[in-house]
Amino acid sequence: QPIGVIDSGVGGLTVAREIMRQLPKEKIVYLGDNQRCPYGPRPVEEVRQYTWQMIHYLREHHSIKMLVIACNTATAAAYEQIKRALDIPVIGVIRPGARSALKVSRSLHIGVIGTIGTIKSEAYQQALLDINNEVIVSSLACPEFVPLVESNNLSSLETYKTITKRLNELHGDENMDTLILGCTHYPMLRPQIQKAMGSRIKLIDSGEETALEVSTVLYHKNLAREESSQPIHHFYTTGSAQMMETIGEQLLGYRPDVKTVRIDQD
Ligand code: DGN
Repeated sequence: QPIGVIDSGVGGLTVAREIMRQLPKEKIVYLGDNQRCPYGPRPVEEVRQYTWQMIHYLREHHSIKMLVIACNTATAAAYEQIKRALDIPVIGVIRPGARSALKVSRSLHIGVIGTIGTIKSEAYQQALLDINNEVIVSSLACPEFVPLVESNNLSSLETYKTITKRLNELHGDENMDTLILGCTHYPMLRPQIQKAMGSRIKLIDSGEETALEVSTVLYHKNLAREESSQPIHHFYTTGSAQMMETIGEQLLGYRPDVKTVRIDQD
């Protein structure tokens, strides 16, 4: 049985890549709702509805043994609700991201960048404070970043300028030593974000810690895949298959075969 991984677009591939790296035997079924991306600026109810449509699609076509919500916006909007409703383990990206940041921050002043929805929900702030109540959080919504990734405009000068302009808003926070990439699309812009922030700032990509949690839960619940044959992953999008194949190739090291599907017919 595969692990289902969902995102509003290609961002969750950064999480899927980490799962493949840490758990090479596991099968992944990936679904990105590229056609309706970005989720960031949408009302919470709409994000919930779209997220449920992705889940229904995956459960109808593949009997997934675990769900990874590889999208911060969807995690912030619907994680608790989905976890309560499903009979399989559900993992989001926010708690692992917060944990990871607290492992490396010395000053306990942590920055978070994400979509409007994620930042407005204050879900990271909550998750960080739940672990350590002395933490200081500076949050910033970066609504321009996801469209840059979805259009595969990762390294142009214009992209760098857009990133620098937005991140300048964080520069007053002298003590901040760690910045959470609170959107699964952002690791694809990592070199530019690092350059804009300066080398002193440690960047946190929640993919690694999320994959660690996937692994812990699989072993704990006895769900890990036993067969040693090479797993075959499946990739679906509601948008352009070619676009996901191109971005997927840059990220995964091979060109995934992507199918376009409809998920909004319920
Ligand atoms: N990748 C999604 C996230 O982590 O929040 C957001 C992309 C979007 O829909 N704006």
